[in-house]
Amino acid sequence: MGTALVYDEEMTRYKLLWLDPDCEIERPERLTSSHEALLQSGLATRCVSIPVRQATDTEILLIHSQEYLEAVKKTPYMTLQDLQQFTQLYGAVYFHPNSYHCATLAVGAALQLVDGVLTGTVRNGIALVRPPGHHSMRSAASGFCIFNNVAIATKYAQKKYGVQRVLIVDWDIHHGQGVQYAFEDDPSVLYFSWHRYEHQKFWPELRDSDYDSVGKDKGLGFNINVPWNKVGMENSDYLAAFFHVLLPVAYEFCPDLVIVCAGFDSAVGDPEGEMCATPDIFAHLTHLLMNLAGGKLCAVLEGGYNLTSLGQSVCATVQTLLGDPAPRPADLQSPSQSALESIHCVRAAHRNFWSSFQHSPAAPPSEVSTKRVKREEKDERTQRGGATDSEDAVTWPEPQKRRPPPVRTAAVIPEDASCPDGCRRFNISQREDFSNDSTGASLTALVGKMEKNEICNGLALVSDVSTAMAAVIQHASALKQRVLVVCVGGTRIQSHMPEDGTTLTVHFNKEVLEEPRCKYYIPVHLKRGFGDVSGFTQATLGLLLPIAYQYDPGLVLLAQAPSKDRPSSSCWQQLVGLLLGLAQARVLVLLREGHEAFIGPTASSLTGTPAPSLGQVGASQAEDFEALDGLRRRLQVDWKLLRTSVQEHEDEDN
Ligand code: Q9C
Ligand code: ZN
Repeated sequence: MGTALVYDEEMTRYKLLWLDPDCEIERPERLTSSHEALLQSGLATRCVSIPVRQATDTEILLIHSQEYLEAVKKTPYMTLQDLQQFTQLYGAVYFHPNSYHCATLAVGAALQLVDGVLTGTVRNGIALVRPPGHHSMRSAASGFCIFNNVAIATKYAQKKYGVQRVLIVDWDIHHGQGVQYAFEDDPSVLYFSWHRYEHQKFWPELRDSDYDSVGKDKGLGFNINVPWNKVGMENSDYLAAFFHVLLPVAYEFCPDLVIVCAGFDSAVGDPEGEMCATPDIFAHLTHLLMNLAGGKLCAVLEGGYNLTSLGQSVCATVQTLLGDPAPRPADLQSPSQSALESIHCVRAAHRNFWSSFQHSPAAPPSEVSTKRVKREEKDERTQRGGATDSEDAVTWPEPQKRRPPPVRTAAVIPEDASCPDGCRRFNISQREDFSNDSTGASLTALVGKMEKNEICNGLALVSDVSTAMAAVIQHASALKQRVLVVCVGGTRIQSHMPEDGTTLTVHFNKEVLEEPRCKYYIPVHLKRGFGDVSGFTQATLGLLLPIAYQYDPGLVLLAQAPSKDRPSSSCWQQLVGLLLGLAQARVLVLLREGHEAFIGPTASSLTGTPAPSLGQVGASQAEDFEALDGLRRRLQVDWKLLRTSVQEHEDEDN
């Protein structure tokens, strides 16, 4: 199951033909240099090339009006003067005699990608296209966009393949108002967008882009806007929006297909976005979406205007789609106050629509809410004169090369058991082992190979999980690696866990355990166990992942302790899949003898197969929910990525 790359040089063959400072950043080089970056890094050859095609009129009419299509169709025959005049009808867009042709190819590229993914030719993919699409509306071009590539692709997937629910994630730094307008009354399409907003002072300066545009009629709750009211948002702000807004809703929604409006003007160095998230963050954003919809993910290029940042971001995305481990999310700070305020407001605005937010506070935190701030004249800061000089000043380190180990998944299993698909058997045989504990020896040898980047991850079937865990932890700390221990079930963890920060233990349990002993031991009480999907998602997305990302382990140890209550296989696979975003996917899973049924599903997830969907998630029992949220609130002092609002820790500085 491969990754598609849909690209054609033809889409570089149009450009701005007159002077227009607003439009000059949208250049052919955006595409050539992104494609070049994929070739240079060797990623392009690992993808399955899918040719573009022209979209038909019927396809374009899935979203656009006949009148608009007819008008655009005339542009190839216009004089320069006519083109300029036609352009003036719309905002921040230009036309060239070849624009219409390229626009049909951009739509067609998105449709080819949807075909590839929904016929099963590929698992996922990216379409590198110009012109972008998410600003264009039923009867209007806007913001460099002519036809709404992603909106058309969404309707096409629903009509041609009977796909029911589509999640559109718009991580471009502009609000895709065209996508919002296309689906705002449609509950079968969940649209999520974050965007630079600055209290409505940033283009397209729409009241509709604020957090309180939540959808209409039957589509109430299916439009989610996260307005960024300050520039300079960082990795932790983006991750917080994923953990505390997008992902809980996405899991509850349970899409059949994910389409990403993949604009990279949200990355550092971009002259439009002026944000500070690094290109590597797209590896994580991509990874976090890859266990939804059985992995069916289509990324379609939107914006991105700093060619260096754009190329790096495209590569980070594609390498993750290909299944390579994501780089470590080093040094995450607390989300900023402004970001937390936005996140708080979105959760409050959606509390009646999504059970994940039903216990969120109703009111926006304070007077300084983002809501209904009157537009004022642009202040000097936003009124940057001419071509930005700040742009050249922004620098960031080149992303580290991601070299996946030669062996993906090792299995330490009894010699008479068959090796699961895609795994390499890894056993130190009794003959070679002098310690009389061949499993322990195999495990420490395996951890050594993971450390040396020879093996990425592994699973082991052990007779005693605690002993095996102790052996692994001891060995890992000798290697000076922070270890995240995630323990599912069992009653109590032995006190051999160091509490000095070299390991962090998160222990999910059905029984009531004691309060956290220290910052590094976190018992999580899941009353109805890991079989309960809503408890699982709340605990995993809202609690475990933020803590784990902030901790940034060098190794993840996932252990299934002896317990009557076993997680459902799909929850377990989701957990494994999500944890692979940490520690460069160095995840070691310990399964207990008697739980052989988990070997296959665990191996499948470790080797990169997307986890099965959990089904549409219903409301969690309030009791469970409040207990988990209470735990989150207590822990957020130490683990700042757990924060979902500004109010809960006003007195602290940040
Ligand atoms: N003074 C995309 O990223 N800027 N479009 C207008 C007006 C328009 C961005 C500035 C930015 C359009 C796909
Ligand atoms: Zn954009």
